Amino acid sequence: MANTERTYIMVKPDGVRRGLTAEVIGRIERKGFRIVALKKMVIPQSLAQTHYGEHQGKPFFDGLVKFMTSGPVVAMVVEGPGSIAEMRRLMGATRPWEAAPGTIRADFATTVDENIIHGSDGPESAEREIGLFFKPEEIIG
Ligand code: 3AN
Repeated sequence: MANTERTYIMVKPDGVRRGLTAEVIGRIERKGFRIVALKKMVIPQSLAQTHYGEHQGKPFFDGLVKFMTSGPVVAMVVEGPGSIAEMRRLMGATRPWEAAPGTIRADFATTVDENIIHGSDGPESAEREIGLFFKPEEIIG
């Protein structure tokens, strides 16, 4: 398919702790996207700092890194037409109270710091984040 692309998706520690992994995966698969890589892992602190490098220096940075390393996440590469923007739409806005009804964040989150899911916000970040979390041989197209 011409505009098929890949995005990096992660169920954050709050989502895993609350038993929402299957719910998130189910929504991705029912949408029609393919999960071409998947693993459960505890993110090393250095990787969390690199992943959220754009937020370095912001007041919430240290808390964000602490939260993201506080328990296992489920990391995924999701493939499908327009998957980067479409996954952002399925996730809903960063601030759950601004997220459209029916989105993952609107349905399951109440706060900006623990908002269940991460998804790449553009083609460059998708490529960068997939490379940070997965080796090429772990992606099974
Ligand atoms: P998104 O996750 O929707 O791409 P970003 O990239 O603006 O949003 O923020 C990355 C993560 O940083 C958010 N998912 C959230 O966990 C955290 N974050 C963003 N803004 C705040 C804030 N004001 N206070 C606490 N955490 C924040």
